[in-house]
Amino acid sequence: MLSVTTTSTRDVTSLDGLWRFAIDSRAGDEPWTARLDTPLEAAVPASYNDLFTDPEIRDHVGITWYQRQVRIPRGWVGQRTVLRFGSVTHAAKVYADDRLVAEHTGGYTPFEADLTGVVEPGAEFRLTVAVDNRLTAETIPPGTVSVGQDGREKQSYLHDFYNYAGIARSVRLYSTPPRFIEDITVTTEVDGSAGLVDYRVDAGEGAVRVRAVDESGAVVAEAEGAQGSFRIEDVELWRPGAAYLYDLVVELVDGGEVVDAYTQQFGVRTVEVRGAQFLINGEPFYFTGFGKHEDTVVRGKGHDQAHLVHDFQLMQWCGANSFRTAHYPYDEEVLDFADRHGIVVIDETAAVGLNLGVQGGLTGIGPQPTFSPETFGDATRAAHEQHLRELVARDKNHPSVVMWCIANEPASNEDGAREYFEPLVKLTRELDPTRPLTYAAVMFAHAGNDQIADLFDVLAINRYYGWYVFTGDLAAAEDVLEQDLRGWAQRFGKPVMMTEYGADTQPGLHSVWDAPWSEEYQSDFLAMNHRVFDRIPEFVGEHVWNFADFATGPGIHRVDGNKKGVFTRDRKPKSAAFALRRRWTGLDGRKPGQND
Ligand code: BDP
Repeated sequence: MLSVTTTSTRDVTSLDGLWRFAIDSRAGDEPWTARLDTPLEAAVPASYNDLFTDPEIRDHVGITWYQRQVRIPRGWVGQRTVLRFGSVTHAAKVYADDRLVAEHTGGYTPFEADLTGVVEPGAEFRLTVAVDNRLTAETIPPGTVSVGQDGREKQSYLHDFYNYAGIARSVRLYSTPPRFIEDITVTTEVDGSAGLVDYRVDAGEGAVRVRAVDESGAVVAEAEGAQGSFRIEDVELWRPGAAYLYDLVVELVDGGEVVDAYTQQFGVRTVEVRGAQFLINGEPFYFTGFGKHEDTVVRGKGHDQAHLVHDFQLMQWCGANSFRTAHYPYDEEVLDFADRHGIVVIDETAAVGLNLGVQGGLTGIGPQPTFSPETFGDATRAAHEQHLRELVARDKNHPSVVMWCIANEPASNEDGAREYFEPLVKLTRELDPTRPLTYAAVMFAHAGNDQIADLFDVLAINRYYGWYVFTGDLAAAEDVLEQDLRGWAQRFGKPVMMTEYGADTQPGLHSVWDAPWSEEYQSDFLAMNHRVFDRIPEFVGEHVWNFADFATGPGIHRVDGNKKGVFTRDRKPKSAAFALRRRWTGLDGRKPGQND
């Protein structure tokens, strides 16, 4: 799926701003696609939950309504007119006046409505979006809706981050010519000092020609045909920490005339897992960085350019070379930014919470099996499949994305996990044969009982020894952590990385002892983990949980959210941020202790 951009043949207008807003119980008696009778306005892009003071809105379960007037630019006569939502969490119905023009389920991937012939250029229409925040066994992430004693719907879910909802990413209207370039796929290999580029263009009738342009504006290769390949001699590789991007200028031509044009950026780089190594451009790469969230004060999960820039600054200040899009695909601009700045990304689906064992507390034995027709079965997997298709379609051309993480902490230790995951792994490899696959393993899954790790390329492990278990006992934690990680490495012989390790920390709390919640404990906890990582030859990376404190649902073990951030929610460093900076700075993708 192409991202939205202006080209010589395409125009874009933004529909971001303030939209009329109401929850369904307050939308009035009119059909809800009529003008919303409401005093409220919501910001787009933003989650709606924290915008208003009314608790009924914040905790609303069900549909909310967004509405605004839109005029199609009058110059777009004879063009296709498309409405594009970056994401609507978690499901949307879109109306142009009273007409349903799009429906989409999945809160973190884009979708479009073709308005050509529905509204004419120059005309105005009322754009209404019904936003549904409910999570069920048929959504990714999953959840359960029940009806409380007061007759109101209650939402529960199997992840700790708050279920923010709304129109959290930009909404845009764009034009294309009637015959247009639908999609572009670019894959790359390296042959000595040359880059080998394969491309495929899906387009309407016409001839396709492409040219690759380097950062100085020089044309370095040309090709013809909807599918083909070309060489770039003396190629500049896209490298972690040293991004280099080429433009692939694609033209759809008819009778010597350019019918449609689109510029797709790409980087030339390779990714490969060989033995227990993770290689980028043939060189071992060691991940340093974080699991993150899209989460900021007031905006919730709404995309914000200022926070984007600042978060990347702070990550780079720490010496982070990478991050994981925990626990859902992030805004496309985040990946564009990572592409331009050489930050490596593990791109994760929104499949978080496929684990009823978590409900059993720390025993890991759930009240029901996770994978069964009554719990997470074919309908869940179908939603997961659809989500994977949309994720790969959106993100396949980003050089920063080096691996797909297809689930966070599924019950990979339970029967049924293999039947559930095998088809998803097969599908993802078909959709993208070029990138390794992983999933982040929950603490109940270990080398002895995990049923799916052999299907994947990298062993990504989430562990909280010294926090949820062996709390305050870092010596015991060090021991069990080492045994656990060595178990995975020995059984599977694949690269191992830590995708989560962290300790909740109250900024300003200090202690001379091993006192959980203190800033010293967070640093000592990380240092203990690092000693173990450095002793394991198969170890290829460390992602601390979490980059910053974030909002969660209510719970007795959360005080104003999850406090495992190395930065506070307003991005102030805790002591651990300085400790990480000391460990990571200057590594440049090499494993600590192997600097020379
Ligand atoms: C892990 C989850 C993560 C949580 C973390 C925690 O993957 O989403 O935030 O635990 O408890 O199990 O902090």
